[in-house]
Amino acid sequence: MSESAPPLSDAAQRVQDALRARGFAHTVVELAIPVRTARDAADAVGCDVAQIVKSLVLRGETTGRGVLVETCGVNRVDLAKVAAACGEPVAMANPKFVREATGFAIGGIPPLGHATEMLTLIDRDLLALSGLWAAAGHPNSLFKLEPAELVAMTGGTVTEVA
Ligand code: 5CA
Repeated sequence: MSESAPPLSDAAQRVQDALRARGFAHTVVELAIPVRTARDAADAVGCDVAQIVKSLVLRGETTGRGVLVETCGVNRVDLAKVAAACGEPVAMANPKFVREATGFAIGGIPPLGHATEMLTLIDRDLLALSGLWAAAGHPNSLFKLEPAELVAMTGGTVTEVA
């Protein structure tokens, strides 16, 4: 890290540590402004909205387990397709569930480094792209990664979710 780089927020540092612990050299960057949506994030880093990875937490309605869906920034998740992939009906999780399942607040949910293990699905549309950006724990923080790295770091199943 350069000496002039300001320290990361605690949540972003946890994601940086999770990356390092799993052998990934990716660097979490902290922006001067918060980017809570894929559109804001794309504008801030200068990429297409499609290249922003949205990390959405759903809840399995039968088991109550958390389901993490890594989706392409331009896609809208189809709950029926997610349900088919996880074998039970699912609904969007509420903010409290999201925080307990991941350890992070909505707007900064990262693909890895979560408080609990969740079934993870990856939008197959992401695999056709390169130069993705994912949230890194905090609304101001992101890191750049390739689709194959997203699959490797999450252990997720690539499937149709949109
Ligand atoms: N930092 C940005 C760009 S990486 C980010 O985290 N975007 S995101 O798409 O991954 O996270 C925002 C998403 O959180 C929204 O698309 C929405 O699906 C979800 N969300 C927002 N409000 C709620 C809520 N009240 N309950 C559940 N999910 C929510």
